[in-house]
Amino acid sequence: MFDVAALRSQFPILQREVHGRPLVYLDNAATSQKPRSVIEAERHYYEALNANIHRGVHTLSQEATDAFEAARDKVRDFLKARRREEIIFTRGATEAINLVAHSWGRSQLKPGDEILVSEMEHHANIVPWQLLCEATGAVLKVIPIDERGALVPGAVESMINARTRLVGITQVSNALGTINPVARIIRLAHAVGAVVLVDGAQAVPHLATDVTALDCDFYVFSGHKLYGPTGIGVLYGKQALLEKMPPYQGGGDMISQVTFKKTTYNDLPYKFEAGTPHIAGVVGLGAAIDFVQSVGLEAIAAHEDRLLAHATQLAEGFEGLKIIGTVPGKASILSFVLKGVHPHDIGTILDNEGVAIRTGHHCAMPVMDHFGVPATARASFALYNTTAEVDALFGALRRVEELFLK
Ligand code: 7TS
Repeated sequence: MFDVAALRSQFPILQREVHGRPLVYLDNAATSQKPRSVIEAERHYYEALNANIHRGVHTLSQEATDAFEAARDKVRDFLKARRREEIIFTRGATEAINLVAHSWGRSQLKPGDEILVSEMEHHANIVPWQLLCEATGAVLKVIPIDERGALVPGAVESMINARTRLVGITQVSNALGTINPVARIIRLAHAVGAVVLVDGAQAVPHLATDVTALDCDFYVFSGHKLYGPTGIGVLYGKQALLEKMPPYQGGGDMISQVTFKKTTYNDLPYKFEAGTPHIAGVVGLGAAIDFVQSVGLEAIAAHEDRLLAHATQLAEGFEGLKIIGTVPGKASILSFVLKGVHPHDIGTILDNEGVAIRTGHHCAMPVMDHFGVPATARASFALYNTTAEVDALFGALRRVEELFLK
């Protein structure tokens, strides 16, 4: 039995009011709220363990290092990676993609090589590749999407070729909710010797991930969309690839020996973790993974699917509302436009009613271009949302209708 009331009671922020109304938080694709266990884990770290890691013999430093490295083991287990050496902590999904583009990309690519991304990518999975193409002469190719917001059938097959070196693909689209067939794309890419980076930022809160079964080469996500802290994320990379890649940043911790003649680098994963990391964030991420696993991703997905089905039904009965992203079986994201009302006005009026949604281009401007809209309104659901909150969203949309359309 999925006890949403019991889960809600673990999220202190859900008690608060906005403009005198109970908060209805439906902006989970931007960032999700944090359970008490995550807040407490960070607090405990600062109150009881705080010290720098990997470099002290004193007790606090050892305990902080143990807590940090225990979280790495949790991430390894969460992603089903083979080895802890394959788990690198970054600031977030964005930094993880930039790390790969910089380190793998600049050491591997030559003019005429091709990088393939899809039209539905977040800017974080577009711009680093554009920068890489500018630096190396490689060419960025874009897998088109159709009117539902799915990859055009057959497009991947026809675009992957002997020049393709990397495919960067989101597992779940933040603007549309589309779930992409990443396993198939990985098989197609490997058949031509290309590597695949999967952007799992929107996937990890909804779908069980198994990077070993997927056989992806790189996988990235952010802690803050997984009920964890901001400022911390993960790059998974296959060990053989990471071994061959040059460091991304230089500094403390990533070295083995430094002399002015020659510097040698540390072993994985430390080679890619220069400087003092976000230790508290890593500890908090470990607590977030514990939390998500204690609820169970299958139960979370089933609950969110129920909310999305209810929301979709109400949306379809709402005159003038058009859903953007209609692929069956999508993740719990409802993007829409309302005829005659700018999405920002929708967002402002909803906020007055205590309902938080995201309005804008969602850092996916090519998706907006594709659908010919400047922006959308987006409600995105998390494990603590309720059917009553979905009803509150549509109640507030009726208010928009009254103010703008009647
Ligand atoms: N990839 C996807 C698919 C995303 O949705 C996001 C953030 C990122 C990458 C970047 O993550 P970051 O944590 O490094 O910033 N998406 C959103 C969003 O939809 N609204 O705000 C941030």
